[in-house]
Amino acid sequence: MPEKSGDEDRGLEFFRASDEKKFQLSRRQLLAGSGAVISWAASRAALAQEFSRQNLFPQPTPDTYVNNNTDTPWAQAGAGPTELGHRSPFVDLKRIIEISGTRIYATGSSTDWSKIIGTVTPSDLCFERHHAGIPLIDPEKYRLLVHGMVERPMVFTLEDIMRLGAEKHFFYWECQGNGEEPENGKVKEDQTILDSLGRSSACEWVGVPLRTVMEMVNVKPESTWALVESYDGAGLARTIDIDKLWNNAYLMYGQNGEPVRPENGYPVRLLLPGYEGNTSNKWIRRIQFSNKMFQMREETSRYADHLDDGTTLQYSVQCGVRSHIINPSGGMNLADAPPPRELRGMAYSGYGKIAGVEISTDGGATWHLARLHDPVVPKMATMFTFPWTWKGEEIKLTSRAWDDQGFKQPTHEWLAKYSPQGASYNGIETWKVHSSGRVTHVWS
Ligand SMILES: Nc1nc2c(c(=O)[nH]1)N[C@H]1C(S)=C(S)[C@@H](COP(=O)(O)O)O[C@H]1N2
Ligand SMILES: [Mo]
Repeated sequence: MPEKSGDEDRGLEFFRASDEKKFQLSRRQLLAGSGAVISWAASRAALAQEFSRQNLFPQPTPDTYVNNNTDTPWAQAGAGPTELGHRSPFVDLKRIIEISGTRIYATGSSTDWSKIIGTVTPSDLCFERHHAGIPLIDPEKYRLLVHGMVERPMVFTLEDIMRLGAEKHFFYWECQGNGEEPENGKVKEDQTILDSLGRSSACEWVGVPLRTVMEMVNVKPESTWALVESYDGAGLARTIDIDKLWNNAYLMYGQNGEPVRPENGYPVRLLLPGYEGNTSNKWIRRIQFSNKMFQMREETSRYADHLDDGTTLQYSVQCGVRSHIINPSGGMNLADAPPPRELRGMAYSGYGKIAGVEISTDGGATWHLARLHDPVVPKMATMFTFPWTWKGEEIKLTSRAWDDQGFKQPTHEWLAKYSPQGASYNGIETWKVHSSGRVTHVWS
């Protein structure tokens, strides 16, 4: 507690002084007559707009604040309002750009979950994956064609889609490349949470269930698949099973309270929660119903599992159950900061709702329930915490999760034995805190 009397006095003085100033200002304006007050207010608004447009208001930098060590910094005017907000200059949040293969341009970027506070990814930090860059689509010219094995083929404008009944959901989505698969069966010691979780994000989405559109075009009963195709240079196209399209597919146009960002599919993207990201076409332009798969490049040569025996497992699109302790996690050093008072992490299931997360601090010998934080909803990242502090000892921290559909997070041994490399890697993860404070990745 600050010293009461002194602080209070200073505070009072400040309020008195500023009240006086306010009063003087308004009095001067009032003297000029009521008409002048209105035009003064109007010109103030115009001025403010102009300032904000030209960005004339001084924007804070760390230096402005560091040097601002007067007794009463709150008595000084700060920066003005702006039409677009930005983060504190003390906060450094960025996507991590990736350049894949031999290409010279970036094809994706990752979300650094160690910097996300909660489970909703801010829109400008959502991971990206594009096979031919981000197309710029004029919403006026946007059209979605729905045809094939339907009674009544239709073309939808963006307005048409936005007029249909909307649904709002929290959904997590992940690339098939999400998760760090062990190389040659060996644990990657320097693995970080960026490797485990970087190609995934979670948002509040608003859009139309595809079922609504399917009822409008009257999909024929013999249709068992549909081709979904995009407006981008890659012309990304895949075939999706009819059950998913009827029951758990969305044409999304809203993301975290604003139109879907260009890099995530503006103006409309398909979202198939629980299926690997590649099936969720961004900038969707066409849906063709059929009774067979279309054998597109992305489902034959790529995004299929080419097995050791020479056969190929196609359409392995389902994501499993995962959980990750994010704080602390690989690459961090606990000696750098006061010891944490709890473990924090996320869990997700591509099948349903997270039902439980357990933590082990002894290499898997004993397990304890973590606390799940609301809302716990299907196919969304769920935040968990567990009271724990580091006392300087060497210790292993592991999490494992299960869902309400009867699925549980697999061990790396199980995955090595039974799972083709296919979908995103979701093996149970263990971090080892060394006595130095360094955190590395180990098998439990
Ligand atoms: N049209 C189109 N849709 C696409 C892609 C693409 O390159 N083009 N990439 C896919 C892949 S591989 C993934 S993982 C997800 C990523 O979605 P995001 O970029 O919104 O995070 O989009 C999918 N949809
Ligand atoms: Mo992907």
